Amino acid sequence: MLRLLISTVLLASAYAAVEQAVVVLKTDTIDGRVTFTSTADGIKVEGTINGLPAGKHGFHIHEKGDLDNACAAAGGHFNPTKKDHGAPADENRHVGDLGNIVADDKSVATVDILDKVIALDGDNCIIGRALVIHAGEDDLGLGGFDDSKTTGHAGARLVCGVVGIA
Ligand SMILES: [Cu+2]
Ligand SMILES: [Zn+2]
Repeated sequence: MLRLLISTVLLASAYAAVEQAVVVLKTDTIDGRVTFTSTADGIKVEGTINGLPAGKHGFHIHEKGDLDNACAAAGGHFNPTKKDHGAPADENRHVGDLGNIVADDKSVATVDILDKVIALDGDNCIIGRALVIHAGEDDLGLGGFDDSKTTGHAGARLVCGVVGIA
């Protein structure tokens, strides 16, 4: 009986819902921190990133939590549903498509997004994958470039970090 009780408690804790995840972003010139918090309305994505060139930057969850080779090892956009690249509000989007963030003229980007597709558990779980910030603007699939429907033509990967449990 006691053994059953203990194993039940262990199982319950092993499957306790993750409430928050965090990504730390760091290069010689960029540093930031982004949190993903579970709410009744979706995942709240919040943070501040310093050191980004002013303007829009593609902001995505990529498939793998491997940051090697200047973030290339993170692979493509997290896309378990095999859709095309799109805007966060589109039905046809990669799970990892979080659109753009905007750095101001002091190189600071403040992130405040509510997303209903990414998740901290289940098929769309982003934990263990990589958050990538790009050099260029994500065209949200509309730019007409060869890679608009796969990457949003957002260009080089400036910084990346692994999504971990907070
Ligand atoms: Cu990306
Ligand atoms: Zn995408």
